[in-house]
Amino acid sequence: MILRQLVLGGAAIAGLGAAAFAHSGATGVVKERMDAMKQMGEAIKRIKPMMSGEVAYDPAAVREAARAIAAESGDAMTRKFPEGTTDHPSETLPRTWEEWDRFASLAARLETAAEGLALAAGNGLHGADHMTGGQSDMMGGSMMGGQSGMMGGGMMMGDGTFPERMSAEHIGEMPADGAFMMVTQTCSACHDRYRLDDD
Ligand code: HEC
Ligand SMILES: [Cu+2]
Repeated sequence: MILRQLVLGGAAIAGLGAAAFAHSGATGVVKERMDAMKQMGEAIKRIKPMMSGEVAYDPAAVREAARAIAAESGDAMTRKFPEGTTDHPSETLPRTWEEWDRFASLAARLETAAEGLALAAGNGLHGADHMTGGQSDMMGGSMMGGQSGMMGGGMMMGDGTFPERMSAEHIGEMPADGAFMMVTQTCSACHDRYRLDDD
């Protein structure tokens, strides 16, 4: 525990190299899943500025990123979490295997949401008017209203993600930024519950 804190403290000082440093000891399946997660993180970073209107929206780039995420979720993801693989420097909590069905359902829902985002890529954004207020407006305001209207109910489920019955085709009818939010909410829902030190 103390060693871990020292390592993390050192990593914080190292700044940009922090993640690489803190996780440089990862091997085997732990390394495999960290690499897969990092790739998904990079895919999200590539398209996030498009969703907030900071850079021009590129449907092909969104589709490609969404497919990359879909390819690393569902079974491809759960396969990389064999029971009890919490070896340092893994951040996976043991609760993962106590609640395996729930964990696997989040991995499956990420696949659904990412496939939905790939289908929604051509729909463009919800609307420049609504986006000008910035992220906070988007989160708290018109976007959520629009989405819950589409779904005939609240968007957030008890576990912080979308209703399990929603299909990729449903999500594919949404504006791309709405589908994107469903993807990122699914990342967060799983991290909040099954990953140590979520950042
Ligand atoms: C079903 C659960 C689940 C989902 C869904 C999920 N993650 Fe993760 N993620 C984890 C767990 C557990 C870890 C910790 C892995 C470890 O250290 O053993 C993790 C770790 C990470 C890491 C750190 C990798 C490293 O080097 O340690 C990143 C980045 C990440 N996830 C990004 C994402 C993104 C982006 C998404 C959504 C597109 C996502 N994750 C969806 C469970 C999930
Ligand atoms: Cu790591």
